[in-house]
Amino acid sequence: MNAVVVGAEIEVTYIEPTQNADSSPIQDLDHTSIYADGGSGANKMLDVPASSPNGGGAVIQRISVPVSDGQEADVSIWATAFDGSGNESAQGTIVTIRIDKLAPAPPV
Ligand SMILES: [Ca+2]
Repeated sequence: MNAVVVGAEIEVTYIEPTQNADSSPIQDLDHTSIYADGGSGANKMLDVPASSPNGGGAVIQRISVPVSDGQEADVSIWATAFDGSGNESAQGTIVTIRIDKLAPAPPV
């Protein structure tokens, strides 16, 4: 998982899993979901359809920045994977980036 700020969005990149939780090859990957927490709790930002039922695809997606104007906050971002039966994986690697929409006070 990697995340970088691109303008008003965060570009998130990661690789879909190729295994189930027991290390067997996955054959029913349905989608991955991108979550973000800007300090007010986890929000599911995006569902990304699987590249194939066997996973392994490189995902590049952009999500909106969950920080309002006039705020500065650390945003944690992670992804999970879902199979066709609705089972959700554990959290993937959590990446935290500082989003600064807070201007300084003027000089005096
Ligand atoms: Ca399964």
